[in-house]
Amino acid sequence: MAEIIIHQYATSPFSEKVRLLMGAKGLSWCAVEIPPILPKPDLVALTGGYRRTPVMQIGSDIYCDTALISEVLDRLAPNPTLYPASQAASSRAMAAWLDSALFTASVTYTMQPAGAQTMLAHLTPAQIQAFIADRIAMRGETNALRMPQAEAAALLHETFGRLQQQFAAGVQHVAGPDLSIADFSLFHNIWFIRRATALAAILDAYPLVQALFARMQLYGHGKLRVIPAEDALTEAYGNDPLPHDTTILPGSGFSAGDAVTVTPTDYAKDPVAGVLMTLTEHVVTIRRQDPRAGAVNVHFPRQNYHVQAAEQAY
Ligand SMILES: N[C@@H](CCC(=O)N[C@@H](CS)C(=O)NCC(=O)O)C(=O)O
Repeated sequence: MAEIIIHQYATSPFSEKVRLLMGAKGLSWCAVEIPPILPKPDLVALTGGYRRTPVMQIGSDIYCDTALISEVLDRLAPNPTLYPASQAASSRAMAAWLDSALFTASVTYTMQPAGAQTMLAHLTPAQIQAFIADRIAMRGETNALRMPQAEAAALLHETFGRLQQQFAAGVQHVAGPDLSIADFSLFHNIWFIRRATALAAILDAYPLVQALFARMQLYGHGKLRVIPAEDALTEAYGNDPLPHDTTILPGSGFSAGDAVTVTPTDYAKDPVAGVLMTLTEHVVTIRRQDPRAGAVNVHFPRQNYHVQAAEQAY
């Protein structure tokens, strides 16, 4: 099998979620450092327009969104499992909520002036302006990832307080007694809040939540090697996409080979165009051709992505 490549950057919380998964599963992987803001020409050559972070690449298979990346990693390296059968629903539902609602509260809270100062301290004033403009455009008309400040703080206290209560009652993990993907989705939120040092004291009242974080931190990041983006493109160009599930959900109105676009429904709504290969209740896969990456299969989770008929064939 081709190597696992993660396109990511150091300060990205969703990248940290995946880095920690690599550690938990004891995996070796390659990291490509991508820019935190547009333009991202090397990444987009692989994804066809999806710009969010991280993206996983195995040969010429490109996996968008940590919801799908986690499922694929769990199939490749089943120990420890991220989806214990006894928590099959709770782990996924909690992870989805922590990655969206709680993440919105975490970003809102940490990006208030006292936090943003630390979070953006590594950037020059011009880079800060560019970063802010990029994120305003990415959040779109709905101003996704933002909520009123008081409600963000209340949501964080409510969530950490309920988790503290649950852990004190003897349930060791977020979605039940066993480790699951939900623990990793909690982890990256806490990791992000802790980086806003002036605001991190919000966690002080929840020692059992912090204890879970500290235990998970010991997983580390696995064995990683940093490679240039050019090598990842060569890897994509030199490999054929892996055999894929050819299911198209009956009644979906789509057939294999249809020209479609796939677009996130929440933010960074950049459509990716290609030919439909798979459409199940779990995954959407499209095939696209790129001058630099060759033929690639781009995979998305089915949840939170909109599949639409495209006007022309690709
Ligand atoms: N649902 C996505 C969310 C990913 C996400 O929002 N990532 C942030 C960075 S942590 C992002 O893409 N920011 C804009 C960017 O990196 O261009 C996932 O789970 O992968």
